Amino acid sequence: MRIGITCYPTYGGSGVVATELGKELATRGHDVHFISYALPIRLTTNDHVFFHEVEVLAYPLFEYPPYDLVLATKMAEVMARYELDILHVHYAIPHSISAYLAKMMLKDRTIPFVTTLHGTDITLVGNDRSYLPITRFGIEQSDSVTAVSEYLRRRTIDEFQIERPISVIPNFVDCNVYDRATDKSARKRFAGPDEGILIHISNFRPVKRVEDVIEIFSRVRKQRPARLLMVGDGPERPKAEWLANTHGISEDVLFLGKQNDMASLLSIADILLLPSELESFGLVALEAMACEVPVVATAVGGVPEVVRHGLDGYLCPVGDVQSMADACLRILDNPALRAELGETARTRARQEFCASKIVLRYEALYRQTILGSHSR
Ligand code: GMT
Repeated sequence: MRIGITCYPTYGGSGVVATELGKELATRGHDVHFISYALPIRLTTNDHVFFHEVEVLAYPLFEYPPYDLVLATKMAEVMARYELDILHVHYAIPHSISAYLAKMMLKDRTIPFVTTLHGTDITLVGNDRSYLPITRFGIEQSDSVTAVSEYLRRRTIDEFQIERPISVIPNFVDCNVYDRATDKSARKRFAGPDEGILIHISNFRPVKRVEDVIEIFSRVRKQRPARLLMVGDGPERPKAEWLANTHGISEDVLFLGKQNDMASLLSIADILLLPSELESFGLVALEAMACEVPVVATAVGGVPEVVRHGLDGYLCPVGDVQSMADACLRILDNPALRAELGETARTRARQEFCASKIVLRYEALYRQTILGSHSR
């Protein structure tokens, strides 16, 4: 198939999933055309992977340059020139609307589009009254719609009164890349032999509750030697740094900024901390599980569909930093438990969420969507 993919190309789960999906589809022989304003961070082009940049003209009249219109124009151009069979957009706003416009522009050919809902497109942006009607319209006009968890599917149907079917296709990891590395020398860079390593990876937005990460670690650190790796960057980082200072633990909290090789960092960690206010899936939890890292997270949104409480880690109420600290101490003080949780988590990640399995489901959906649009 000739497949177009549009996503946000910067750091963030939806862009990562879209990029990995495109790479997998290309290795399976499809031609994949990425259409976005920048090359997605984990993407390199090759004989089957192409990148089409959306360049927005900066005109003085445009206080808000109309990216969605330029994107629609580029989509239509790529769809026609490369005779795409289907377009797959990740994140509803504005991508599903641009895809709809592109489809309307190509009146002589019917090229269907699939929208994948990732979470904040529904729970934050889409739910804002100024975006709700257009988000609902984008969902209704898509030829197929998927959500990354059952939680997100249900919430979309309930809050947007959607009557059309939405399929759940969960996120995935490349199990060859996300596996626990055996070389433990990197551990010495960050921690002494007796120190446990906790890790948090995110875009440091308010929804991630990075201050809770520091509060949890502070409680753990009072009880035993440990280090915390803070990976990523975003608006809440200064608050987290300030809080670590206030607690007098800044020497043990290492802010590493944006990193590319997550599997290596996860491979030296004992626990992933994910105390988010909300996660529709929690891709980073899955990446950690694949690397045998138990997860201590909040029982919110789609997280319980990924992390099973007591099996792959522990799930606690939002803001209950003491319970999350207790769960971390239980794991760090008991190496056998840590190993068991890690092994169970890895098995689950490999059995349920490997790219090799999930990508087949997208392929099947594309074929069904193309067939459906031809018979209409
Ligand atoms: O978290 C965001 O700000 C947006 C979005 C993204 O692009 O990373 O995250 C959502 O999509 C991810 C990939 O499907 C999910 O793993 C995240 O749980 C989801 N974030 C939220 O629901 C808060």
